[in-house]
Amino acid sequence: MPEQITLYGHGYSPYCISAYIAFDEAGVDYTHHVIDVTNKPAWFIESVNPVGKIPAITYGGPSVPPDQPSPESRKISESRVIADFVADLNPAAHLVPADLLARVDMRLAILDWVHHGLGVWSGVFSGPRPTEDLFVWLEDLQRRLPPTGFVAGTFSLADIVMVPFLKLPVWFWENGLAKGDGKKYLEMLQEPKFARLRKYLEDLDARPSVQRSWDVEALLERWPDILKGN
Ligand SMILES: N[C@@H](CCC(=O)N[C@@H](CS)C(=O)NCC(=O)O)C(=O)O
Repeated sequence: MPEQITLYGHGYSPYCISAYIAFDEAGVDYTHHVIDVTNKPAWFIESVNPVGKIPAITYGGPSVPPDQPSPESRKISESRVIADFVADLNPAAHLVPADLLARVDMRLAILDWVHHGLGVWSGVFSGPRPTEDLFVWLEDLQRRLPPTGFVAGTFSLADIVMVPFLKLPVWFWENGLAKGDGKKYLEMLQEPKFARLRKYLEDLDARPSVQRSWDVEALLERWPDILKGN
C-alpha cells in the first residue's frame, strides 16, 4: 500500500494548481482538503503548516480525517518542493527530463521564474507595476523555448511551476478582472512576435492535467476580490 497523502489547497491558488498538475501527471493519488485562506482553521497552522500557506501536504502516518492530521505524518510545504517530491515519487512520469542538458534548461527556467518572473507577475497583479512589464518577461520566456515542445523539450517541472501563472493573466483579461484594458493585452499576445509563445500556451492548454486542474468556480471565488482595487 502506498503511503497516504493529503493535499491541503484551494483551486484558486496558482501554487496549488501547480501541485494538482504534478500529482495528476505523476498519477499519484491523494485526498484533497480545501482550505479557505480567508479563514484558516487553527489546526492547519498548528499541525500542518505553521506559515499558514497552501499548498501543503501530509505524507505517511495513519489514515486520519484531514482536519485531524496525525503527528506521525511528514508535513511538506512550498509548491515547488511538493512538485519535486511528486516527481521523485514516480520517476516513470519523467517530470524531470532524462536528458542531461534538458534538465539544465528546466532548472534555469525555474530559477528565472523564481528570481524574476514571479516578482514581475506579483508586481503587475498585486502591485503598481505596469502590465507591459509582464510582456517584457514573456519575451524572455519565449527566447528560452526550444523550436517546438515545452521549456525543456518534454513536459517537465518547469512547465508545471509556470503554467498557472501563464494561464491566469489571459483569464483575467478575458474576464475583465485585472487592471487596464484586457482587450488590448489579449491583442498584444496575438502580435506576430509572440507566435512561439502562443504555441507554447496552446500546448500547455491541451494537456489533460492542466485542464483538470483549472477550476473556474474556485478561481471566481477569490480572484475578483484579490484584484479589486488594483
Ligand atoms: N512560496 C509558497 C507560496 C504559497 C502561497 O503564497 N500561497 C497562498 C495562496 S496563493 C497562501 O497560502 N496565502 C495565504 C496566506 O499567505 O495567508 C509556495 O510556493 O507554495
